[in-house]
Amino acid sequence: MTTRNTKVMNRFDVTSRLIAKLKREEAVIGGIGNTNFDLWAAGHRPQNFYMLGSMGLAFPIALGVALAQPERRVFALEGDGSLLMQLGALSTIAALKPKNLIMIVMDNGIYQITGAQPTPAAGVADLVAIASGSGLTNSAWAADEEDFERLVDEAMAADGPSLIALRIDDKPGVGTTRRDPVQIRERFMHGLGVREPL
Ligand SMILES: Cc1ncc(C[n+]2csc(CCOP(=O)(O)OP(=O)(O)O)c2C)c(N)n1
Repeated sequence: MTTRNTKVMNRFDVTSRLIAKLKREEAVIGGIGNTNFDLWAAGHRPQNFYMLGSMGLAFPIALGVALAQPERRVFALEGDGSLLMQLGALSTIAALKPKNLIMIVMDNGIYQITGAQPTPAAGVADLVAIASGSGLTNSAWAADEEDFERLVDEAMAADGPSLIALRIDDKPGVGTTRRDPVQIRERFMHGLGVREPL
């Protein structure tokens, strides 16, 4: 699918569908705000990392994890506003071609958490076209929930990085991640098997 003629889905619902598919201690990096709130609400796992405070870092952090642990599949969840702030990550990832990295963009067309100001993705910018133009050839809009699940399955079997974009509604995140950066980092590193628990 190359157009945005897609169903408007719900972030918590699709995040829950993704988490339900994970059976092999895959890492999941949630971007600032709602993406990590819904990741938390969909079910905390030691392999989840919740970005606090800075926009656009879910994909760069996930890239680092994917390169450090090539045998582990790594997912990254990011909002459209946050991705637009860090577009250089897309071409860097395309150039490095990590086989185990799957990026998911939650496009509500707004900076929801700061007051629903419109992002350029609401009008002029097509995030899948931007990703494809950055060299991420395996990029697609999900048409609906079933298509999303199919694209995730395909991405998990793919031989290179994948990006899946979804149009979502304007609902806020369902949960609220505990704001303890040191705990989040330590728990994640333990979850990845690179540090003993505190
Ligand atoms: C570098 C930076 N600029 C601005 C902010 C303030 N801010 C926090 S979240 C946010 C909006 C995020 O929008 P998006 O990624 O689309 O997610 P949504 O809130 O729509 O779920 C903004 C502007 C910030 N935290 N960091």
